[in-house]
Amino acid sequence: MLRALLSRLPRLHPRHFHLSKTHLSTTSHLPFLRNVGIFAHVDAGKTTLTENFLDVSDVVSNPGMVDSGTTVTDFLPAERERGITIQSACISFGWGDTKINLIDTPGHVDFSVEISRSVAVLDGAVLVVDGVEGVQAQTETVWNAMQRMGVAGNLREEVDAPLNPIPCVGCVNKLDRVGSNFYSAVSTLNKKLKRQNTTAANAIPIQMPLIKCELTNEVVAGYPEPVEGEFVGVVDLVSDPMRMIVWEDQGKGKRPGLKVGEVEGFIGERAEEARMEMIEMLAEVDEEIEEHYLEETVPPQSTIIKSLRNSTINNKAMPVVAAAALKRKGIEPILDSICSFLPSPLDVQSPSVHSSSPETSSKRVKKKKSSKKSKKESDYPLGHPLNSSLLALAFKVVHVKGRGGGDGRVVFARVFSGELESRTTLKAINAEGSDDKVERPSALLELKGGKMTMLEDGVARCGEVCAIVGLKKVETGDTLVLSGDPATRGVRLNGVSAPKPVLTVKLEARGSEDEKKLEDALRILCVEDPSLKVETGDAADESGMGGGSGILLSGLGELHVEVVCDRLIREFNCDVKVGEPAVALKEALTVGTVLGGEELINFEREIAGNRIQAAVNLRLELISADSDSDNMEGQTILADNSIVLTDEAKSWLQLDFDSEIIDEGDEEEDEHNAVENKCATALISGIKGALQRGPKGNELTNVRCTVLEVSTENGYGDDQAGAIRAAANFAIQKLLKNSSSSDAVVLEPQMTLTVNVHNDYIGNVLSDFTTRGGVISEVYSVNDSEKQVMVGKVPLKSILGYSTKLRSLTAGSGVFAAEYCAHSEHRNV
Ligand SMILES: Nc1nc2c(ncn2[C@@H]2O[C@H](COP(=O)(O)OP(=O)(O)OP(=O)(O)O)[C@@H](O)[C@H]2O)c(=O)[nH]1
Ligand SMILES: [Mg+2]
Repeated sequence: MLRALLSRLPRLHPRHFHLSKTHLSTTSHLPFLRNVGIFAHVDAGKTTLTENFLDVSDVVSNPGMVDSGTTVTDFLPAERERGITIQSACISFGWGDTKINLIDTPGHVDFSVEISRSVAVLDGAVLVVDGVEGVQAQTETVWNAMQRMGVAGNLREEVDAPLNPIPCVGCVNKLDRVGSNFYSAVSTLNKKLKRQNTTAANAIPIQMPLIKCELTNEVVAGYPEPVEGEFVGVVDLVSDPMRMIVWEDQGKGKRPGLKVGEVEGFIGERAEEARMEMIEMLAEVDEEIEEHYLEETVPPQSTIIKSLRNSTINNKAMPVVAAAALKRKGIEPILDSICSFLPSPLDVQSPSVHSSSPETSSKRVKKKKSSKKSKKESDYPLGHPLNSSLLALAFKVVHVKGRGGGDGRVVFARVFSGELESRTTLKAINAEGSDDKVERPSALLELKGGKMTMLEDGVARCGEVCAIVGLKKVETGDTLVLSGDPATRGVRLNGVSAPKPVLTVKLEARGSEDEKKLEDALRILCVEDPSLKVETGDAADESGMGGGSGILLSGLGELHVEVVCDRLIREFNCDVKVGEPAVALKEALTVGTVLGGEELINFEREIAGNRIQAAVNLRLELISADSDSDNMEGQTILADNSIVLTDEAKSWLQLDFDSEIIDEGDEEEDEHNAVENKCATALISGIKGALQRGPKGNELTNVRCTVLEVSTENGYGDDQAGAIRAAANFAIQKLLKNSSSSDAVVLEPQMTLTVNVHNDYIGNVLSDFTTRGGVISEVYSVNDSEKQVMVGKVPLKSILGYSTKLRSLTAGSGVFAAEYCAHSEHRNV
């Protein structure tokens, strides 16, 4: 019956593309492929929806439940016990004629690297909001990540380049909850989520909810006013004539029956109004619909569908549907919307490709266009699915027992162009452009219904997401190309940016035999999660975090670190003592401090009988003490360190590019040119290394390092690179050592804390927050409910252990989200 319904649902026929004969066999799947992520605030129901997608598409026979720890995608014990998603899971299934590769992401900000890596490989998204709460703190964070305006977590990239947002369909979930209100939730999408160049997200309801009235037991329209009762179905406003879709309870544990009928009577009248509203909203972003609207004619169904699809793909609108995933209602139309409105790999911009090779220079890669009508494969930019050269991004590494031998390393990759085959030789290029990893995959897999299965023909085609076994060295963020392919020589994709850790604990193995086990386990966990940091040796000994030796483990928050420790103990059987958490301090030079810049600092050593010598003159100062109005006080970190070369320094190093700044995120192309020059690379690495430790012992940040002069007695050949690295490192260390204590200030992480609590407890929360040194920025009520939200800034140090405290302050009812916002000057609270 479901299949019959699907054939009648308004499904758009995918666009037809001109495909060359050679590509027809390998690219004909593209219009029928969707790479989609599911994003939301914590607990909005992403995993429950995912589970129900698998159920209605017959991948599993019954949806698993987050609450009983039986879901396919939340499979780690730490996930199942806590009922939260920790790792993004990628799963493939079919819906009608379309294959969907779906990534279920975590909502908790401590796992935001999972958002970054998903954003790097997706073409479309489903944004879920809770029907009672509407847009919440983390909804905004993931939305910003989807706009590719800097990723979730503590990365605050300044992006001047045009953004390339991920098109998205909205879903208001949990409409079975008391107090839920579809239209209020939609209005929060429009009020709180902004797009570049427009004032709102343009969330457009394409359904009208149907409610079984509590008093009369009658099914009525939940529009325009909310109605008390049970969410039972929707009117599909897009189909013509409009259809009622109702999910009828079939008893406990059974999938509700799907009933499709005509819209009539009072519901019909309301649906007409809701439809006109949809058309009016669409008219604002689509000229063809606007014409109909102005002429007061009703656009045909095909025009509405085309308009919704184009507006979604071009990021002008977000069609919104209604659901109650836990009750298994509203699931099928979401899948239809994914197929109908979200882009295939052919509909999206190709990924940015950076190149250090003249033949594949990024300008040519991005801009090359053919004037001929029929394009050849080579006319499409690298990374476009119709270009035949392999270009893939390794976005995730996991370790699965029994897979691929050794430690069971499995690499997930998105193939942007070309074909990835097992047993071909791949070259992996890391974020720094280093390309010395050459490996052969032994097999290619996909995750279906909780099981990894071999890809039928052992080939992952362009546009696909696959899992690769047999790669021992490939890491998250590496670009994969075919070894020896001249078309991809020197190229690299943007990779995956990992937020920097803000919280540290000291780990001590209880027995000497556990030490090795602990190190091995941490190595595996760090490979899986690039937002973790592990330090051993001197750093751990001098940390002041408890006496004796140990390992410092740093992560994005208490939950992050707690989950890693839990995995160490339970999955890796490490007997480990976990110390008290401490926040990751940084330091910055004070305003007006300028160190160095006056003379060459000479470095000379005799190493293994060879004399190495180089001298540098460099200047250190604060980039800016820009006072961001969002921040409480003191210095705020708005950018990472930057390294600037003066013209003189460039000519000494024989660099021939124009830009001054070679180490800021938006100057990657020049940085890449610099990477080609071994002396410049060594210089950057020497500087970066020395900035890891400021005068007060913490990582220095927000420093501008201007290199004024570089001098070596033996010229500037590649063999001088080591000397230049050592000289740069030595010079900075010397300048910092000779600085005075007033030249630098310690900075500590500040968090944006959002607390959602019942009216009765808001007073307790506010007064407690102030005693923690928090500064309240706003307090508002949630959609006319009895709940209030407080948002404010507070030092991370002051909210360690806050979850326990909040429970006691609110009789267990309060929830909070803490997200890193900046490092600011340390104050005593
Ligand atoms: N009432 C109601 N509860 C729901 C619905 N969908 C999910 N839930 C419940 O909400 C809680 C969170 O659901 P999840 O599916 O784990 O949410 P999530 O968005 O994946 O959460 P994270 O991955 O931790 O961010 C669970 O207790 C679910 O049973 C719904 O439609 N109605
Ligand atoms: Mg989840």
